[in-house]
Amino acid sequence: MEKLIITCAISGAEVMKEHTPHIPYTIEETVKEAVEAYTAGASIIHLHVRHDDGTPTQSKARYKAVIEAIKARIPDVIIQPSTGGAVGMDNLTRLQPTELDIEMATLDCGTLNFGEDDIFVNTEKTIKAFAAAMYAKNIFPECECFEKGHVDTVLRLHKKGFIKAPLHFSFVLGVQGGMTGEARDFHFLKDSIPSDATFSVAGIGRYQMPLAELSIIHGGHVRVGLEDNIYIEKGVLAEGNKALVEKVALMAKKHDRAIATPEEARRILKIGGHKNA
Ligand code: KMH
Ligand code: ZN
Repeated sequence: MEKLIITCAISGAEVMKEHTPHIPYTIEETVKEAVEAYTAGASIIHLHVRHDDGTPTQSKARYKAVIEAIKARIPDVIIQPSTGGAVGMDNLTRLQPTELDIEMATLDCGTLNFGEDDIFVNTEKTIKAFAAAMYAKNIFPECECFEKGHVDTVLRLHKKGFIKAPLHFSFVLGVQGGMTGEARDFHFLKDSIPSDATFSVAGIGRYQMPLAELSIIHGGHVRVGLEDNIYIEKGVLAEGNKALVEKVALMAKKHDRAIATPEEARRILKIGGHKNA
């Protein structure tokens, strides 16, 4: 089995300090969380940035400052900025981090209800435009799928040439409005993608650790982090992203799965592989 790629979603756009004091807002806090997650075994940092008051932003300048500060400490880490941003942001706002010199970014592959009263809008036209913007800059997309229809969309757009091989999926399961994160959901999605595609699984809330373990066992990769889940166990807040990554690293050890370095992650995912596609 390939080594395990751990992605840490350190910040997100929705979790606030009222939910957990460990969610990073400032550049210093964000760097600290990234470095600790990396040290615990994460090779990819899924990155949203905030203003100092916690407001989510897709500002190119803010991403640049945060990325430079992280890279100054851990130059080999893979930074994966979000192009999803926060619900309600327009497409040009969301795309700003792709103007920077980055190697990877998320590509959200469908629309869904997002919580009680929000809609996370990703029309087919948007998906095609975002993919084109990424390929133009040789940015490797991680196809975020919140339900099976999104996976089917990726496969259809891949057939039509809008999304290129190598395909890499992120199954984000357990969002209120998306697919649940039960074992049957995991297997259904895993069995729906081509055998040469790679995938990572991000479970929201209580789904985080059970899905991480399933993915470790079945050859997938794992995303954890405070964006998706703030608890280390039922009712106990995780003392930062580090604790969540450490828990996954222990699981990997239990199942005899070695953990990939960033360089190994680049090779496993074939980052940069679209260049001549
Ligand atoms: N904040 C969510 C609305 C992504 O990073 O690409 C979207 C999100 C997906 O987090
Ligand atoms: Zn995100």
